[in-house]
Amino acid sequence: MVSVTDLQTMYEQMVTARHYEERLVDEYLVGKQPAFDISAGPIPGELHLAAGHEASGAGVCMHLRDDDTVTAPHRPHHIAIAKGVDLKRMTAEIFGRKTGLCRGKGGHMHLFDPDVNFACAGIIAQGCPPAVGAAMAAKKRNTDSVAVAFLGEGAIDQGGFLESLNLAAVHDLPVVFVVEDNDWAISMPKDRVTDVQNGAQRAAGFDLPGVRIDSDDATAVYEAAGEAVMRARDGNGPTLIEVQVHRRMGHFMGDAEAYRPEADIDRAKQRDSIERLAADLRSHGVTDDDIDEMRERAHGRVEAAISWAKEQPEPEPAEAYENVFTNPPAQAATDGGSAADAPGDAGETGGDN
Ligand SMILES: Cc1ncc(C[n+]2csc(CCOP(=O)(O)OP(=O)(O)O)c2C)c(N)n1
Ligand SMILES: [Mg+2]
Repeated sequence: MVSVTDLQTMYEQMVTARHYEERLVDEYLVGKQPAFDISAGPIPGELHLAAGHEASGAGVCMHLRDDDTVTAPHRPHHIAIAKGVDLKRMTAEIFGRKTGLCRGKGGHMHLFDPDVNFACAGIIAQGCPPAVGAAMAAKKRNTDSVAVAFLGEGAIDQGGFLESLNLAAVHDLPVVFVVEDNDWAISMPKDRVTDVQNGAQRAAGFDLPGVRIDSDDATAVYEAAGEAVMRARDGNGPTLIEVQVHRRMGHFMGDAEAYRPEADIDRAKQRDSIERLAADLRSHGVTDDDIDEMRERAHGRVEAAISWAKEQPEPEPAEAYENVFTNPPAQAATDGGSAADAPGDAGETGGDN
């Protein structure tokens, strides 16, 4: 049974994630309008927001420790926040700053935080094989760490996912696969690409437990994930969980969603897992004042991270050639000065990588 303290922790994380994304919307739009120049402003490039997915990240990560591994897809913020990724350095990364998690080179889709074993990337289902690798490493080292791979329902036909399920099953690895089903893969509704409406059924093909949670109820996610993580930690192998979530915004910022029926957008907005959890808290005797205090704390944390990030220095142009696998173009090597001499830089890799 979930405790009130755990419900409160989840609530605060979910509010943090939602407010974080709402604030990123403001920051992202600076300088991009009126013609929507995706490369302009303080957050250049794509931005995929996960508003409506919060219950999944919070409910699962409540059971995880820093030494457990999480891999996330291109819509990662709610999961990163719940896993305990450093919010300031994550924000600096999103703003392309030097002190960002990846020195400002990865942006919002390529966050990597070794302190809490978190990584995400934009190729769908890409996180599954590394999560299986982390689980295999944990097993070989005789630790009780587990790994969790999050993916979208649009990725459940990917070979990388299906092969990962198979390898995890064959070796009884401590890994949990969490499918976030928001009904859409960019503009493609789920029923146009698969006849399997319950993605957790994929587990049966690998003789694994598969659980579907039909509503984005943080408590239901918490309970299902608790069982799956315990099963993995106890050496009893993998589980597949699918959680129904809702995409409250476009696929990415700037997506006009012309393909999406208004009624579907409205439905997504009405099913608010955060409001649902607030109601649960009240039914457990948590007062409105307590709830306000949690919201204020969450908002304060977000504002502090954004202000800090915006004060951080931009990387020097020559740093573009550090920690990469290819040599700088000849012209840049001459102009870039110290880049080719820096430790771990392209100069050390040599050859054509
Ligand atoms: C292997 C691969 N193919 C195609 C893409 C382009 N792409 C980016 S997001 C996306 C849809 C993902 O849908 P889903 O997995 O349901 O995640 P959601 O965006 O709904 O969270 C696609 C096809 C990609 N990133 N990787
Ligand atoms: Mg989807």
